[in-house]
Amino acid sequence: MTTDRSTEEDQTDAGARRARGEFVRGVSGFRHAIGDADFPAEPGRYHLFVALNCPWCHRVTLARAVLSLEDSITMDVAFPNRTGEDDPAGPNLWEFAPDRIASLTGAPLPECTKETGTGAGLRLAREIYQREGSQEQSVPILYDKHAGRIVNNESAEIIRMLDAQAEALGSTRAARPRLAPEDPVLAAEIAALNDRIYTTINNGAYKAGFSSDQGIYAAAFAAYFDTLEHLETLLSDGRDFLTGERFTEADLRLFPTLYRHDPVYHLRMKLNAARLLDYPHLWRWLCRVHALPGVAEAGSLTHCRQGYFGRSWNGVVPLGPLKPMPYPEAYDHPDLA
Ligand SMILES: N[C@@H](CCC(=O)N[C@@H](CS)C(=O)NCC(=O)O)C(=O)O
Repeated sequence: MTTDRSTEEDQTDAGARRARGEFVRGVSGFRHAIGDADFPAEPGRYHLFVALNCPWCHRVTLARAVLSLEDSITMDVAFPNRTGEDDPAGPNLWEFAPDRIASLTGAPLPECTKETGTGAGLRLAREIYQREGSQEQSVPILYDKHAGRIVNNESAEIIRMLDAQAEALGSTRAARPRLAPEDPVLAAEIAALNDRIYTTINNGAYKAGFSSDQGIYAAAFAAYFDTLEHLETLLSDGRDFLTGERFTEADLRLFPTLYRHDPVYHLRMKLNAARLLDYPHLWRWLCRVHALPGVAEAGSLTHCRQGYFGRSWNGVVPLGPLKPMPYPEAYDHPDLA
């Protein structure tokens, strides 16, 4: 089977690569589609399980927002930190815990919900999978409330199906973007961008931050900043979005990583060659996307900060950056770069 390198990582020798200290992302097991015979496109039928700190979930919450599907696809939000060693079910599990206290704010996080999609009021994302005999536990999950089944747990595919079925799913905004346009030239351009952005930016950030081998980190670091330079040059001709005048899937998939770069990844993923603020065209692009309807509400830097600086950072969350101004307020200021 060939791997789509814009969707998931090549699994060749994954065990040996992990043993050498490389972070290798696994493959998602549920690959059905809305529009298949078992999963008809209907408003109100589908549900998302997400964590707002997770960048793969962020793709999906962005697609739901820009396609105006908030009223027709319901959503539950997990707490940004996983369960601890003392949890009866074990550590490292996504948990629906609206009453859990965030160390950053000293209070529960208002976006966090109970699990309302299955009707069983489950506590852990893993239990949603276990009902179908699966050992996975990742978010995002697209769930069919009518059939009581997981449709898909691969964000690249979930955003494609929301885009393709937006109208039948009950999108209320006629002027919504087409994330994956049918024009073959544009589609090829988006595919090439997706491939490079997935490998070097979206997954590349994790390869830099979660690998324990200096050489693998250094290669991921170099590839990440090479792509930022490439995208800065691409945008320097004055285009609004990566492929021209229209916001597409390529922009959507770049956004979650760059949104996290200055406030989180620069420090947590050791991607400290430069800030996004050091790239004027990319900075203005980030602010432009952030200003699109629904985008600011589809993410949360509080959840990101709380989630990325968990136990491995002693549960103490760094408070910056504060200059030239706090984030995400900075994203309302394209003039800062
Ligand atoms: N292929 C998945 C990857 C999702 C993913 O890696 N999610 C992380 C959170 S950011 C997760 O839940 N991992 C499972 C785990 O850590 O146990 C997608 O893009 O949808």
